[in-house]
Amino acid sequence: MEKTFLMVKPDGVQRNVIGEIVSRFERKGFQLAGAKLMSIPAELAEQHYGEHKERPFFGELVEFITSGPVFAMVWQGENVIATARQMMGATNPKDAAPGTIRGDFGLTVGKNIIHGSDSPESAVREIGLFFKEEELVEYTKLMNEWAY
Ligand code: RTP
Ligand code: MG
Repeated sequence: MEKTFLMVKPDGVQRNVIGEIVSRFERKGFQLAGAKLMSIPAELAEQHYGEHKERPFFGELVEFITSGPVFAMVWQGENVIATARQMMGATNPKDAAPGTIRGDFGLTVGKNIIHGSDSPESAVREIGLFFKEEELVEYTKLMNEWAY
């Protein structure tokens, strides 16, 4: 089953929307495979956002993501990578549609509430960066034919 890495960023934790965000993915029908509240060490932040190393906002990005606890998660389900990105909305909350997480809770591009893997390759890489294999739980969810 496809898996993705999602993370409530420090602003989302401070805004008390962890539960709301978890709830949206649960209601959609996705299955939680792992989750933890954690502080991101600077080295991990730099690895995670390595693709943006040369961008002018890299320093701010690392500073922000390490500024407070985040809620890191692995979710699984059919097309979860692309669907989660749609549920998150556009990177800049000013362009994110109402009904999306960034559209409903975010205001500025620097503080946009949630991160989500952007491709199957990113998902594998990011899950590996944030979670040990034994922290992910395989279990059968008693879904019926109405869910899948
Ligand atoms: P994320 O990686 O956090 O899920 O966001 P994303 O894929 O939608 O956007 P990405 O291009 O990967 O950018 C990573 C984060 O960098 C910040 N950003 N700031 N100041 C700027 O112009 C700018 N552009 C991007 C955003 O916080 C974005 O989430
Ligand atoms: Mg990204």
